[in-house]
Amino acid sequence: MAFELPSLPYSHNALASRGMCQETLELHHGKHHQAYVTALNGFVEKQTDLQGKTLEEIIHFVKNKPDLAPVFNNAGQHWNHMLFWSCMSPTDGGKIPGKLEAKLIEDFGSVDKFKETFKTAATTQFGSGWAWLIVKADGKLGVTKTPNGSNPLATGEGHALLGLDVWEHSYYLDFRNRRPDYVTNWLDRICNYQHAEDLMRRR
Ligand code: MN3
Repeated sequence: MAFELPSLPYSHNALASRGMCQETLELHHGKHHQAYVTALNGFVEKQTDLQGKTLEEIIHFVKNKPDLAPVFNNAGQHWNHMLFWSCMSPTDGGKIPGKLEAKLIEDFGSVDKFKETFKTAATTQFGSGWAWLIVKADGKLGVTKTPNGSNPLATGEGHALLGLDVWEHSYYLDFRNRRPDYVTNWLDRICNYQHAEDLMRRR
């Protein structure tokens, strides 16, 4: 079974009034994410040891193997973008539900402190990569960042609740080179914290 590009859970212009325009989503979902899926399927077609594995199994199988880095990056990017699309909401972007809010305050000191920590991770990731809110093995929330197509599943740092794409393709049309503004806007107006809380409750 080939991997498939999932549909966006909202229309391409659904986030336009919140700082992510239709062209950004059309290119990001229809071109960039599609390209990762196509490349991944190409690898799976050629390499029998990748066949019959789930996406998560492929990521674990190829991680830390330098000769399989292209497979890792494309599989990782497919996983990362599927989470990313669910981490955005055209209706409730920026609204933090009660249980998650209480947990953020417990583990970071305040919601502002969480946002500051997340923003630092997202803006100091040199070059392309991702910033994450995770649940760590000890049950506490944490913030981390990864380069390129890597993610907390591969690093084993924790279970991802939020993933923010900080590749330039995710913000250049809307914010040009101003990654910090993209991150602040995303946290305050786009981020689907309800989805993060749902993932947290399922842990
Ligand atoms: Mn991307």
